[in-house]
Amino acid sequence: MTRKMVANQGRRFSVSVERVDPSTLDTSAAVVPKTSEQQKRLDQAIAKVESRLFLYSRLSPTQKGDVKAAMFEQRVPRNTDIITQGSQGDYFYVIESGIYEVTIESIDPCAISVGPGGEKGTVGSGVACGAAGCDSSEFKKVNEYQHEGFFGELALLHGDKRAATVTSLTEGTLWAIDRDSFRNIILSHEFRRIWSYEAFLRDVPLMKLLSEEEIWRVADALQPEMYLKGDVIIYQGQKGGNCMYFIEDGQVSVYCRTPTNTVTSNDEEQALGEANCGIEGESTSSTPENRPGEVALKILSRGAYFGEAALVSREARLASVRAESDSVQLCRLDRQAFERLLGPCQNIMARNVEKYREERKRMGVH
Ligand code: 1OR
Repeated sequence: MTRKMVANQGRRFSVSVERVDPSTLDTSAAVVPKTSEQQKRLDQAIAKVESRLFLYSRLSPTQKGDVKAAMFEQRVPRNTDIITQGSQGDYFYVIESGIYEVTIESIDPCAISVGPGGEKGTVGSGVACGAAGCDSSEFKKVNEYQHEGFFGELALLHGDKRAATVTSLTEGTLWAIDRDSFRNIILSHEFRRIWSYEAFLRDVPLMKLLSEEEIWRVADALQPEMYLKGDVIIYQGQKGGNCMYFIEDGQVSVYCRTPTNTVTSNDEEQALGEANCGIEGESTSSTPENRPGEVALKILSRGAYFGEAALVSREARLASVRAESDSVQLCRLDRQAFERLLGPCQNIMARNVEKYREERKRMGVH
């Protein structure tokens, strides 16, 4: 089994992909003094939700410190609207204590009259359907938080209006951070990640075909993955490969099974079913030593890419790829982003697929 280490699992929050000039980025955030007792309570409130608070959990320790420094305590009485649906986002909240309900003012399907043929009538004609649990109220409770959780992030991140109303059902204590501090810390983290990938991609020859804006978008779509020496990243013959890789650091070898060595081990067969990525790339250095049962094709290092052939051809992976240095840092680009963003590069990649095939024939592997 390969020991893949995925640095960034789970759903990505798309914060913004607008390109930003580093010199114009405001990273300032409020600093609100706290007693050590307050600090302790804040730490506890955040610790309870950190694994779910994805945007926060992937910040650096310094940035986490900045978020906490900007937070302030807010005691709330019961029956108070902390957030009102439709208003502008001002604060993000982490719950220390109290019960809060989330309601959405919506067009209740039960309040829409339904004609004899099932066609919908006008909103507000107000025919109650009589179904169990249906109160035909315009406010629907969609969520409840009990003494832990967080809310108010959506409007701040996406610049939208508040998606729901959040009301305290008991008195409680919240920790709030203002919109600008929240955005400055979180966004500067996102932008730093994209800038560092963008700088790396500029040195990748293939990227010369793309505009600055396009490179930025590719950088935004990359996800880090790390492998250790000996890990097989891609298996020859694997079908349905759905991503390609750029090498940020380290070396990988590309190899094929020799024609007589067509039997796959159990381990490999299992991985064939699991792994989802493929082969091929730009040669950047020497041809590696052959191992028994393998024909070594090439060694790839920083700036090279592989795995694009199966994305272009939609066929099985042409070769295997293994981590050769102690650790290999890769940036993964998924098929969807590949198809959306690398249009201008696809001709070159398609030509490469032909080249790979010829090279394989020349080396006696088919
Ligand atoms: P906000 O900034 O839009 C209202 O302000 C907050 O309520 C929102 O961020 C979320 O943090 C929180 N739909 C929308 N907002 C929700 C929901 C929700 N639950 C909590 N909030 N739900 C979808 C209902 C169709 C419920 C999801 C379980």
